Amino acid sequence: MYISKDKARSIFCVISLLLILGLSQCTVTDEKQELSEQLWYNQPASEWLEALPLGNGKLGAMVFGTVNKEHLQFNEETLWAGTPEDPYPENVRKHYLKFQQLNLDGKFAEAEEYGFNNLVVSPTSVRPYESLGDLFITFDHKSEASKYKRKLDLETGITSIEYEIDGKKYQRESFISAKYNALYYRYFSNDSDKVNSKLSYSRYKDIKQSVKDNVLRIDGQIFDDINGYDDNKGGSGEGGYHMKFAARVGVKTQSGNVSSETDQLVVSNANDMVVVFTAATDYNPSQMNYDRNIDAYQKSDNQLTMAMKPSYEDVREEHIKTHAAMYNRVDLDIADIEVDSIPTDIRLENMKNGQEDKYLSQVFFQYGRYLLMGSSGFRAELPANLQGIWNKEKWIQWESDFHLNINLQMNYWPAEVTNLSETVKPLSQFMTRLSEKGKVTAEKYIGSEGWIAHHATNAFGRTVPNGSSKQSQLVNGYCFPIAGAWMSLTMWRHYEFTQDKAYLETVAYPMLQGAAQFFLDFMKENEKGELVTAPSYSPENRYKDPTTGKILKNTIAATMDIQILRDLFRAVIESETILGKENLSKQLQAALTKLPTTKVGKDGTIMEWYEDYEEVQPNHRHISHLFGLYPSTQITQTDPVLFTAAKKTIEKRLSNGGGQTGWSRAWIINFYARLFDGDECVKSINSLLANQVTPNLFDLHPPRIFQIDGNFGAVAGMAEMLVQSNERNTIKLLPALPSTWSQGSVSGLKARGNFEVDITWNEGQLEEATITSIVGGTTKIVYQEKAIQIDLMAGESYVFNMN
Ligand code: FUC
Repeated sequence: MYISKDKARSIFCVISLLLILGLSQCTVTDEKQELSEQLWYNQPASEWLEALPLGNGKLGAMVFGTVNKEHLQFNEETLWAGTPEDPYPENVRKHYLKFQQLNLDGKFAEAEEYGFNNLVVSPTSVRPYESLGDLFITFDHKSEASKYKRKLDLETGITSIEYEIDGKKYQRESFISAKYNALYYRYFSNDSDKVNSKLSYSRYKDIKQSVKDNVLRIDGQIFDDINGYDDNKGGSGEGGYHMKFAARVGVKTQSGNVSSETDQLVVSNANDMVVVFTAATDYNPSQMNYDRNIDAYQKSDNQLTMAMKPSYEDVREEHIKTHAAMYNRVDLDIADIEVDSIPTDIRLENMKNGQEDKYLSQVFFQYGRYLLMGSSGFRAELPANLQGIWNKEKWIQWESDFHLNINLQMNYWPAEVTNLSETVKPLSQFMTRLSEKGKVTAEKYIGSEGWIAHHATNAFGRTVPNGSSKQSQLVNGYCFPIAGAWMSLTMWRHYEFTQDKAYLETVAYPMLQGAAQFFLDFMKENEKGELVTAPSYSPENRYKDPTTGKILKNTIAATMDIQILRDLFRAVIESETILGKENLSKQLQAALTKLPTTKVGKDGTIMEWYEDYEEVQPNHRHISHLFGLYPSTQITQTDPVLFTAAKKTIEKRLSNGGGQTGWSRAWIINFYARLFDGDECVKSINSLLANQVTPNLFDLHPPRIFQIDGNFGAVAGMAEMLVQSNERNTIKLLPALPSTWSQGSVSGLKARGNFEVDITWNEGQLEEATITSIVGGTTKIVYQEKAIQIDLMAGESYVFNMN
């Protein structure tokens, strides 16, 4: 049935309403249910991994909710240590080509040694993304608090606490306004109890503090230790005074008085206080560098002046409106409850007993979307790094960098399908700039006019290989020149979902084309007539070299490389058709016929490398050779041999103890969704929640490092269980619905071609779906055996059911 979008919505509401009367599990799509997703606790955070995150893409805060000494830890997404550095060894082209040739000749052990001696160059690594510092607010409560509750409301983007002391009620709440680029923290006593409070700031180094006009001013400049180390913690690189940054703290009270002591603000006799916090750096995204034309100190002064002007109520109202408008685009209801009566940390504990908690899964899904909005939405100028924007450390493992051998890619897997398309914007800008820098590297290495990036980069856009050790620089860095090509597929996907031709022409296509150009210049035809990549590796797995018996990573034509290139070449050809260009299409068509095929090895799994090597770690966290299954679409049920082998590949990893990192487990959810096995998806969701997330639902990497990719990967996987649009012009409804999610609904998920999808189901069967075209277009809708071709105008909807 074809109807206009508005009509579809109202029909959907009526149907849902009728269902609600009879079935408690159905939801209304236009009216938010009573039960909005929250994280909540009966105690303050005792460590950072219990604190609750706020973010507007640019400014981030972790709020502890402590009663007597409140703690807020801050980040500003551009505050990176270091300077732009792209070190090249002497005679780089000669050594690079020799390294390539040794790999092509199959002399892998020799190649590794040669590369280590001739290509590794200081500084091997980048310096880290750093914390902005910590604000402490003391309160002079005289007695212990009771009836304490702390929560983060995902729909409003507000974190709050409430408690009682001596029968008096107190409340605090905070949020980060995108409009004013400021954090607001309000304390109020409902019983007009006067409180005296002190505000102080600290950072491990590099700041000067002062108080002027009752504003606490923090002026900073990162000093990088001259002694940067290569094989060491903390990153390496040129020493000296680098990025400038500033933070400002202002206070508004309705009653009471504000004064100052040394480096502290003092609030006396207040029963209502609003703390306002702003921050800035002198980073200039368009230069990928700090820029002394930007005055970070003045910028932060101005921000605070603006942020102090409006009333708290007005800022709060505007914030909720902006935040909720984005958040509420998707609604998921799989839980069986009407009231959330169990705190989040207790729910997590209960999961360790092995039981499923559908409400927690639902919260985890929406929380992932919340984190993507907070780290890459609104005011973001840089993409979400390994920790989004939330990092408390001076140095955290992997420098909290942009890791391009799965992690940054995974961060953006949920962006399109969960209706947060605009979060890709800072990534697109970043990648465009990175690809400009990567042209220099491509030229220096092999004289190509294309561009490359390697397995990790930073805010300064490093495109030469780096690693946390010299060894890593060679094997993880030099052997993964495909990283930029893989990243550019994220831009292609943005086009596929949005159908935004201007974006394709100006952003995605130049990036895709430049990446393809590099690989046309880089690949070599071997004696079998196949085009192979060299150097190459399968992140970050090792194999036993049959010739020397050595354990190695470097090789030629790892399966992932070839699968990425197949997607890349097809994307460029299709882009050129859409845009009416003919630059590389013919060459790429020819190249496609010479790419090695994805093969099945002797144990029945997908071969990870060009040869059927013995792998060293059968439980490896990377499952790169299944790139073709997810995120790519190369392995589908239309090829039963590869489809079965893909399933065996995951089973082998898992039976050996795989999926040990949160992100690896999250990837497995996506794999099983593509294999249409919802029950296996649920097993991985449960495993992730039981073993790999913290009380504040941050995803973990062993030993206990927050890494946000697993949060995002899991969201993508859950969406993929409900809607898939990876097969050309096809939308599959409920392709991997698990048996335990027998009733439910989802609305607002997106499909390629810019369709929006709402579905309700009952007793494990689809009841009804509404597919709305945003820009007009045709697609096939598939549910189990039923398939129907639809052709919609912009704004038009189609209601699909089994009648
Ligand atoms: C990749 C992974 C690691 C880690 C790092 C940030 O290199 O192999 O497990 O997630 O990125």
